[in-house]
Amino acid sequence: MTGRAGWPELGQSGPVALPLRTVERLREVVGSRAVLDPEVVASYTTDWTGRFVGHSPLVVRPRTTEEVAGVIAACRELGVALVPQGGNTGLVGGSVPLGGEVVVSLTGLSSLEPVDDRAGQITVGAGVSLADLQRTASEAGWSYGVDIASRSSATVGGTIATNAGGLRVLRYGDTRAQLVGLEAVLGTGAVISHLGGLVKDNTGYHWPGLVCGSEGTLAVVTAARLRLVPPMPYRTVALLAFATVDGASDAAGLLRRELPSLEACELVVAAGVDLVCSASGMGPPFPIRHPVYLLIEAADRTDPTGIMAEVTAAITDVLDVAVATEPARREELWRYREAHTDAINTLGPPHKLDVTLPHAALAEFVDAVPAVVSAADPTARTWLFGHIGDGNIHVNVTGPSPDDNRVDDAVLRMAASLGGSISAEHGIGTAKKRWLSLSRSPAELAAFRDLKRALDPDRVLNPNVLLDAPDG
Ligand code: 2HG
Ligand code: ZN
Repeated sequence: MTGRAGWPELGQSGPVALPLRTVERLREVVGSRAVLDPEVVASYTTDWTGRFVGHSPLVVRPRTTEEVAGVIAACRELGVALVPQGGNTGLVGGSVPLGGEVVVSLTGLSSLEPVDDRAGQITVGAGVSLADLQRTASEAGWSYGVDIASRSSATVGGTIATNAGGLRVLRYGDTRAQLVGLEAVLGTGAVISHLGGLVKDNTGYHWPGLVCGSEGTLAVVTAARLRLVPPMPYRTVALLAFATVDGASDAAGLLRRELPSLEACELVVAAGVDLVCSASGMGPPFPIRHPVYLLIEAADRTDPTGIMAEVTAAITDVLDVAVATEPARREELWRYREAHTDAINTLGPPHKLDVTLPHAALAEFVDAVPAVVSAADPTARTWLFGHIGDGNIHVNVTGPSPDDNRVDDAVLRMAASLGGSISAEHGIGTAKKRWLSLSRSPAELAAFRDLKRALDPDRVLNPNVLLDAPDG
């Protein structure tokens, strides 16, 4: 579909001239919320990491599902590609216009219906931030199962497009597990709406399962019906120190079995904690510097501190423990983990390699990765942290220039060779497209392409993400 209506070939870099007809047509749909001002547009073209910098002639900001459908239909008619964008907190170049696409910002779809108490569900617009959803659920006496560090900017639609995981997958599952229904616009411009909230509903293909995680390549999510979970008012956080990743990994398994109130089980290591401390001015967690830490949180209807203490006391590998029950002190302990992304960003745009390993291979992977990175690029520095309870490690590498992929290649191949996945929760985006075949078979990729063709026949939706064009 490239080149129609005078549109530049996708993938072309540099300023993009926009045919007047396109602007006029999109203004018919969204009025003055089709924005050409280069300064405003520029705020939508760079991703959170700073590694992916795109360019676009236009940002459109629809406010309703009908407007989104109108925008997609107009883009299809004019042969114009678009990139859907929520809070732009993605980490794999999946929501910025790297090929000069029009940006469709969904933050204006901000409706929040009252919580359905009987069902324990809520219907929300795609542009609602995760923090606002969490606040609304909590005010109604419920909780939302997904939490991620970028909660104040990340939108519900973005978390669905990427099947966001985060800090509580261990207990509540990923975003896909929260989705009871969905409203979205396909690449054909057709609206599919299945928001009735029936938990048991075996009437054919499951839209949430299909669209969630498809990274805006099959449909643009406009609203969602989400399940809520009971609130857990009592929380205890502990930082446990270990000598080895193997010891921490073993303990994570035991904690999952013996501590049913375990909600988060996160890994950080000494170098990352040092970096967080120097970037944020925080003091170290213990007088002694330990090699490896688990940050765990238990949450329950009654105080889980006692049972947490009992279970951790039985883990002989634990070298040191810091415990917090008060919110401010709990947050302080969490900062050693959550401040990693910002601290690493101070060193320049990182390469982000978000992988999952089978639990049995996780320690071997973490121990070997720094040498694998150094072999690929001796100047590179490796930062390791993540959701060890889910087998998910965030390998961050600083030093290599954004388009130098040697370390990406080495690390992703290693993860795959150990039976892991090249993306745990951040998605494929444009960053990992070339390695998708390490995790998916030719038959699977062919079926992916068939699906793409069926739901977005003209490749209007995020054409540079996940799959290359058939001739690309
Ligand atoms: C997290 O777990 C996010 O904090 C970001 O998934 C991870 O910065 C990263 O690599
Ligand atoms: Zn994460």
